[in-house]
Amino acid sequence: MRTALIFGVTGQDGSYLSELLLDKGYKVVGVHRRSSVDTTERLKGFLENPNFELVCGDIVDSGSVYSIVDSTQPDECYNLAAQSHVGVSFEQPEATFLINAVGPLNILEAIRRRSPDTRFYQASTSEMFGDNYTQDGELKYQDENTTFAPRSPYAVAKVAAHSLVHTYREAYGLHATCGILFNHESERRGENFVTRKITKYVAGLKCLMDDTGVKDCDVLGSHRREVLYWDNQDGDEVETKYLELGNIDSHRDWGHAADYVRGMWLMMQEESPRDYVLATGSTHSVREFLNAAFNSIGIEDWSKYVVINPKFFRPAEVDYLKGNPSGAESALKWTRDISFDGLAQRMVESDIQNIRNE
Ligand code: GDR
Repeated sequence: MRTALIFGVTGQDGSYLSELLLDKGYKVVGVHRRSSVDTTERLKGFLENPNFELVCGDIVDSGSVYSIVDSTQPDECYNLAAQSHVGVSFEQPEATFLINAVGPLNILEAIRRRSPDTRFYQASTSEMFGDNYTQDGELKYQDENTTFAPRSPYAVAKVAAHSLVHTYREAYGLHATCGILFNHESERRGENFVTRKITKYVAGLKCLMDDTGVKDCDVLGSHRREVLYWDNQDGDEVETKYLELGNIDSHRDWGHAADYVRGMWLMMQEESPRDYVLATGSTHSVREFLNAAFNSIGIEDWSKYVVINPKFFRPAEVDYLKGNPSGAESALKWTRDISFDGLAQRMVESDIQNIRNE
């Protein structure tokens, strides 16, 4: 039985990857940080699976990383642990650097010293490209050959980790791979990322409308400082908060996380390690995601629900990301099942279900 070790197992990608590997017959050892609150919500579908083991550790604690790698001797090790919020990295740059750069270094060192045959996957990111892209006639995109130009402490730390992986690959011959993943979302996405923030709001609005009988056309546009309110047919006042967002003109290449973890696994099956971009190849603005989410509940004009709050702007923004996944498509035969069109609706439907189940 093959063994996979996953750092960052409690996150969106960790949960999808665990499911995939368990389905493929792996023993999965997932590492999570000790916490006084339960962080295993996303793991509930397989927490009791006898082939799944949850262990406590922290990638910034080299001792715990060494001991976990040593005792597990995994065939494959995936580092999905990170301070993954770009905005937060401006407020906590040091912690972000420690987790996102020194963390992977600790894992690489542990593998080199204690388990050198382990194959290693590092979660690199499209944020590393910053404002840079490759221009090919009319086409603008990022691929494996596009130069990095990071614009946040998050991205700088990820570039450092990316370079460390290359260094360990070349210096020590480790089978170490970086997946340069563009944005990938899902029903399990953290609620402070823009897609999930939007779909959760839209789902709440849909439930409110269903429960109170108010309709989109009833909205008068009248508002108090923080709430939007309108009357339902019985004359009762119904109120809801605005959706507060930052820059809604940035463009991202959004896919579904379940497709992307399959790409991670495919990379690890390659004879020689090489980096790959995983992306959909199309780009959409946050505005377009708003359209898709609100349209899925029958609302055409979302502008009366949304306010722009400068607090959500970043000191430096990445404006345009559009990945070119042709390398992964041809070498790994990687394909995607879920497109941008289905993504918002799927997430809204899941959030409606969550609210109904509460
Ligand atoms: P991103 O994802 O920074 O691309 O990184 P995020 O969803 O946070 O932002 C996407 C874009 O939306 C804009 N935006 C807002 N973002 C958030 N979070 N909250 C808001 O209210 C808001 N309003 C507008 C942002 O400015 C940005 O332009 C994600 C993370 O998962 C990273 O860890 C990963 O590496 C990359 O994707 C690929």
